[in-house]
Amino acid sequence: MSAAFCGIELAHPVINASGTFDAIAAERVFGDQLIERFPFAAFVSKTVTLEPRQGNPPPRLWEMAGGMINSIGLPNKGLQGYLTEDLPKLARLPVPLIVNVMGFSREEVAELVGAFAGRDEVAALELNVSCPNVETGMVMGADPHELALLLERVRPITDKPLIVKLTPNASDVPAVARAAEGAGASALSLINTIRGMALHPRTGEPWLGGGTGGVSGPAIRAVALAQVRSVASAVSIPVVGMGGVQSGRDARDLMRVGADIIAVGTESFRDPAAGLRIASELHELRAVEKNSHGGDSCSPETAGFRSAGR
Ligand code: RRO
Repeated sequence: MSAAFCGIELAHPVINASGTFDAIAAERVFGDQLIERFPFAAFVSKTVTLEPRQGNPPPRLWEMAGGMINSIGLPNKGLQGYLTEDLPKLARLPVPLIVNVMGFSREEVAELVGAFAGRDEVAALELNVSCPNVETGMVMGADPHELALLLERVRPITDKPLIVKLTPNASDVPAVARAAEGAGASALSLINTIRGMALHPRTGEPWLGGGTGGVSGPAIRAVALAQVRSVASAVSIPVVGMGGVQSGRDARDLMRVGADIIAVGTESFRDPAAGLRIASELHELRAVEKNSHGGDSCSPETAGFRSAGR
């Protein structure tokens, strides 16, 4: 059940959603077991910014029916901290490494992309243009023109695949997707979390320290399905589908509407081995479907969602 994605060989089509699996902490807890049975076919690191960030004030999480709301606010060691402390550890993982970066201006993103361009440990970069928690993070991913300008600035800096992680909090996501493709994106990933909020049950004030946050988990699966379908049919570059995937069946559904590979996020908090379980359920489902369809698991209707040439 191997998969190829942007020229990267993957053992199976399931990776992690950025920021939902701390591989360094997991290795401390699970040791060699993690390396021997790594749950994802590639590892996407949490978002790196140019400067170190503390993140949002607590509380940062709200658990709700069907998922949760996070308002983490990009805490990270900054580029230099990442390069010296995290990258050497992440480079030892048994799967390709995808580094997720976010800048607050085109020049910042350019500096981040440039810092990884010559790093052999890094298979691809994911541009986070969709964080709903940090005011300026919204802009580039919500506007086709802004996003095209960003891609035009950073595309010449590296030969590595550039995956653009789209925000669902935009009025015309397929238009943004087409702009990214037109300006040189190698692939798209979606959906990031959907902006939401929760109130303190007693005071009625916003619960999250950041005020609003990003809703994730099964509650957003139907939105992910619709958005992946509309984006996949609008572009011909590969699509990473994510949003509330908990089972092989959820993964298969996103693939039916055009995702090439799948990312698992919130489910990994409940079950750190979810990636492998979902990959194996997906494999079984596809084998059953292949047999029952006489060897073709992709119906003509499904094929119609995609543009040709992939
Ligand atoms: O750090 C966060 O609060 C965060 C990020 Br960068 C993101 O992309 N998506 C999200 O739900 N939270």
